[in-house]
Amino acid sequence: MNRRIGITTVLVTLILISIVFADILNYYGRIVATIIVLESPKWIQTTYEDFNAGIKTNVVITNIDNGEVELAKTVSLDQSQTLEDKDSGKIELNKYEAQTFIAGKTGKLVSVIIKAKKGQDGNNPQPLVVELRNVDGGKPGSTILASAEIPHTNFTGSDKEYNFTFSTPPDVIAGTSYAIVIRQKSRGTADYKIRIKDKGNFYPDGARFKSDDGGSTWTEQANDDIYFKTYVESYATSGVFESQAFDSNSASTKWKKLYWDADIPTGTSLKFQLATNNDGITWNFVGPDGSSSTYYTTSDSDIWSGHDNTRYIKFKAFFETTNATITPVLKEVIIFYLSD
Ligand SMILES: [Ca+2]
Ligand SMILES: [Ca+2]
Repeated sequence: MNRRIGITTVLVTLILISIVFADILNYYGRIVATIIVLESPKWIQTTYEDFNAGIKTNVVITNIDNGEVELAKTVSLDQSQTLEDKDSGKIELNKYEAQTFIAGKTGKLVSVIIKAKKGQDGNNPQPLVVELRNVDGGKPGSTILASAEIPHTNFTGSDKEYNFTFSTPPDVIAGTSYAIVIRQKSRGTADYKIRIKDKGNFYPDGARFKSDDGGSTWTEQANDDIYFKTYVESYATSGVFESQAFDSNSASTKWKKLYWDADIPTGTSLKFQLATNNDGITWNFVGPDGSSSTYYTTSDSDIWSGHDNTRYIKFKAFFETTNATITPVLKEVIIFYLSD
């Protein structure tokens, strides 16, 4: 018995030693491979200046200190109703006005314009407040998504457009209903009036509402719409960044690895192509199989060997998003190569 246990112990020990030894070899093998890559020459694009030297199509360079590339965003008019033929009733104390609408664009709702004037100042005039709220059962809801105010002193007795800009713009989704609620802050003693268009339903995707109890209950003014405009900021759905050219100073350079550092949130994508040449002029961007229809989609990819024995290189980064409120962010690109 003891003898058999002895043999088994020796065998198990030998197997364990060989496993550990294989791990050690593998570990040092990887370290050696990493050292070779780290010590090979590399072209790094990471600073604001690096990226700003490239060609930008629907992308922008951000982060002056560290240099990043992301999809460009634009603010554009979304919903509006700009007909007007009369004043609302007084907006004072518990008397609120509202307008429902359906967002046409997904993005951040940055501002709302209404047309307004002031009436009596009273002895404690308060700012005019515009809120973006949810819509519940077809009426303005109780969830305040964003709020902006303009001081009483900015208003006159004449109608004028006022731009209420949200400091933290809320996300809105195309096809979803929202409500613009207009009220005086803290039940102040001033009164305001806004411009409206009555008897016509000129804005079919919503209606004017009135509340006499501080927004607890709302009465639809079915044929009225207020004068309003909404502005939405959204990222471009796609964009391309083309880098400046890198000169390796040798026509026999072997291009080894394409590495990048990026944030790629769910719903977005980032992919790359490379172009090389010996004249510094002719750029044909291709993916990992050497065709123009494939892309490098994983950082640390081996570069297509067909690029070898060329002097100049450029990369193109392709940015996409299916959600106009988020963008991929490219922080750094490194190309490892070997030269004579
Ligand atoms: Ca960077
Ligand atoms: Ca309407």
